[in-house]
Amino acid sequence: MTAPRRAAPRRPLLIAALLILAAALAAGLLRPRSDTATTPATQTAAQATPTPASGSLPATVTDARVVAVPPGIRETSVFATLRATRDADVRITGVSSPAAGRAMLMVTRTRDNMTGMTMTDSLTLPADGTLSLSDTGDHVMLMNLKEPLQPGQTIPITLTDDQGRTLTIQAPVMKP
Ligand SMILES: [Cu+2]
Repeated sequence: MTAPRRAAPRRPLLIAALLILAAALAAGLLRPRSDTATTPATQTAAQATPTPASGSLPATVTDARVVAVPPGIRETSVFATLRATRDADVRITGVSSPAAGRAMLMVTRTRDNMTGMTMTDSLTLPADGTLSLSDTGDHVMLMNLKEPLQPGQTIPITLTDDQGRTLTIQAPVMKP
């Protein structure tokens, strides 16, 4: 008779204690989580801008074009000539376009009489020199095209260098 009576008032207490414990755990878990999320993000942002020279990648572009492809084909190449406007190498490390799910920097290499293209982490625009993006050499590829490209359309393509500077090329779509 005494045992069930003791057990009855204890149960709500136990539930309350568990709820408090759960709340404390949740608060305890959330706090360090948001701390660790904020700290590296702040560090990354600081590291991403080592020089205040974000902004424009020092180059001019001529003869930019995106090769028109039939509607069923979902990848294409981008060609252009880049000319450095400053006496320093520019290391291009990224490329993107809103027209494509993915864009890649590529190099064409001949080895053992076989010519093939491979992805590369960077393309270098030499100081006061030019970088030619062409079908026989370095180039940019757009993959997973979001819509069929129409000749006459202009596609923005953004190049990023290792200092975070960007250059957006407005490349017309042209038949090969
Ligand atoms: Cu390619």
